[in-house]
Amino acid sequence: MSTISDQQDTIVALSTPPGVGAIGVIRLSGKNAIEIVNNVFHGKDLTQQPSHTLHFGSLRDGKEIVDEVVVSLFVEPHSYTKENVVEVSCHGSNYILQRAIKLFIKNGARLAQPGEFTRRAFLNGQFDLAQAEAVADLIHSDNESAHMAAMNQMRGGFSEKIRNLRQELIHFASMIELELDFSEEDVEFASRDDLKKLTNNILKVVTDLIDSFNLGNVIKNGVPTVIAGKPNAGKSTLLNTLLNEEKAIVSDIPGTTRDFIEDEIHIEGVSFRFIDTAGIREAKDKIEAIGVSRTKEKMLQASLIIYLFDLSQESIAEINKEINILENLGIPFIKVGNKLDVISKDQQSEFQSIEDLIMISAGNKEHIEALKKKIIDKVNLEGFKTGNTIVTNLRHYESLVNTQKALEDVLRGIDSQASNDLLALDIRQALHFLGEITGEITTEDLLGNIFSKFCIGK
Ligand SMILES: Nc1nc2c(ncn2[C@@H]2O[C@H](COP(=O)(O)OP(=O)(O)OP(=O)(O)O)[C@@H](O)[C@H]2O)c(=O)[nH]1
Ligand SMILES: [Mg+2]
Repeated sequence: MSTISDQQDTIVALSTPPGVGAIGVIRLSGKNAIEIVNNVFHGKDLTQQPSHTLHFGSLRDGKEIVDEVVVSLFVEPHSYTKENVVEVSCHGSNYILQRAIKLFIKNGARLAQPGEFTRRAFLNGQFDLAQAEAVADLIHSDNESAHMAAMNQMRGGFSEKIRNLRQELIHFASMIELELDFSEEDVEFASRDDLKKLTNNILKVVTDLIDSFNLGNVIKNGVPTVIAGKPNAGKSTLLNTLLNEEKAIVSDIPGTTRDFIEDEIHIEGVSFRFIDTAGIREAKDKIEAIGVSRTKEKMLQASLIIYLFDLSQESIAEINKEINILENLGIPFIKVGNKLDVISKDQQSEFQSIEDLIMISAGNKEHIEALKKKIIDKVNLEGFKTGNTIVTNLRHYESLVNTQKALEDVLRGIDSQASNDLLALDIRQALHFLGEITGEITTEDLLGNIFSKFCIGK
């Protein structure tokens, strides 16, 4: 765990990924960062240069030239960590980078722990905890929507909203605590009506954020989307078509797929986890029976079901029967009629009587774009696209749920005219959990836990 003296150290780490690249960047942060680099740098006197300047020169270990480098200077407090920061761009050989880092250590720097740069940025007030965590998410985001969510949060996101509401609540807490001092005199500094209004306001914000977590989670990990239907409907063919590769075995034998086949597909920047399943029917053997029951389980866990009907085999009545069952599951689903290529125009218009049925040919790749569009519409990313804040972090989610509980206690307390000290206690509880999100309430354990998830150099 870090101590105050740790904070005084100058830390160093490779900030670009390990391995060979055209350049590798070593970053130092701390009081002595500029001097340490200056000690081994041949070129201008770095201690005399203004912030935000670049300097070409060589790194030397005694007389030996280690590399020719470009040094970027950031003088405190105008840097990521608000400390003196130097970034040294070397040639990207592992050998050079390791030697340069050792050289800096020999001159007084210490190797940074994972996340230590961002931890310092947080401790020095560069941003709050939620924003610091967003940095980690940003580094790990691999699709457009995850990137947008992380970016939004890093630039302030819901932190400010929560901080403001918390401030208002602190005001009420102190008013109520003041009333405790005057308990003999039956005064009311904090209007219960106003307190109730504020609590409801906060509760609304908190509940919206909690609701956004499902979406946030989905954005981070991909929308779990199950492809289901009777055997031979063309589920595996559809998965392959969407993936553009022959991932799943396709055959005209019903009951081909018995276990799940899963892969990620990005549609309009949103990541989906498509899961091909065993066809649903009265199974012919034990293994298939297990597959069928697993399919049903998977369907219940899905965020979206793409249900395939074989238009060349099934009647409208049969399809309607299946739709009925689907509706009872309570999971969003898309009705897809497959094998459009083998039915007549007349049959096609008959099937059009089924509401919202989209007809495709998975085998001939027909109307696949229309299906993708429908998938995007169905997951309703509207809230997200309009720039609403989304909670993607489990830690924030848990604090929000705890806040919600505490706020509900406050409301119950007001309604049942609970004593001031009980009310004050519940408000303090809510303040505590709100403060956990932005880092106004932190413990060493919490910080250690959060920043250790970063990689070294961040
Ligand atoms: N004509 C036509 N045939 C298709 C189409 N899609 C799939 N098929 C055929 O239908 C048969 C079954 O396809 P699969 O993709 O294996 O079907 P499945 O739903 O995965 O079947 P199970 O895994 O057994 O449940 C294969 O012979 C495919 O070639 C299509 O759009 N048109
Ligand atoms: Mg299959």
